[in-house]
Amino acid sequence: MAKVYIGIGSNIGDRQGFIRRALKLMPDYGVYVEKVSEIIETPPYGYEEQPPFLNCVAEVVTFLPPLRLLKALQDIEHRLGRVRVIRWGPRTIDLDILFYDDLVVNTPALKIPHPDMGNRLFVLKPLAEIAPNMTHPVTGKTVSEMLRELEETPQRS
Ligand code: A4P
Ligand code: MG
Repeated sequence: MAKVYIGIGSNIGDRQGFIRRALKLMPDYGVYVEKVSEIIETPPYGYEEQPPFLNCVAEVVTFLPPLRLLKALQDIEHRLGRVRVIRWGPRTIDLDILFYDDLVVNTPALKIPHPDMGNRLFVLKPLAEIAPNMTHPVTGKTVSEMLRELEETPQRS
């Protein structure tokens, strides 16, 4: 079974409710939640003219290979009413694969580890809470090291 970390974000409507429902749907797809970080409120990153997000990270185990897992997460996004309008724009629920064991995938449809995670406090903070010693398979840095480096960089959300 693979151990996978999933970044979860919501910034429209009942944000807490969407996160809870996404977590509850995962076992239907063979994605079993083992740990969930605290849910934190974060300022929008990227496209800034949008409401604040609630973010958290879940540690899950699954037999699904990476692309099947991505499809399952996209299906959950659709079931929770996500409509894709603008890149980095508002959404009821966003599910991103952060790490999949120590696998490296670099295709247009799927990139693992998530390529922008090192710039995102809303990913690294909750991830560091549940997996501080997980190491990035390309850079060899631990999650706590990545978080410390980002916190030392000024002007990032
Ligand atoms: N894709 C590639 N790699 C992955 C992966 N590891 N996990 C592809 C999930 N998807 C992956 O994503 C576009 C395509 O990325 C997918 O079709 C999939 O094949 P999307 O979710 O459809 O579109 P998007 O989310 O609008 O764009 P993008 O670039 O994925 O945005 P992000 O990276 O998801 O960022 N600010 C705060 N504070 N909190 C947030 O949660 N989220 C975003 C969205 C922006 N700002 C935020 C937050
Ligand atoms: Mg996304």
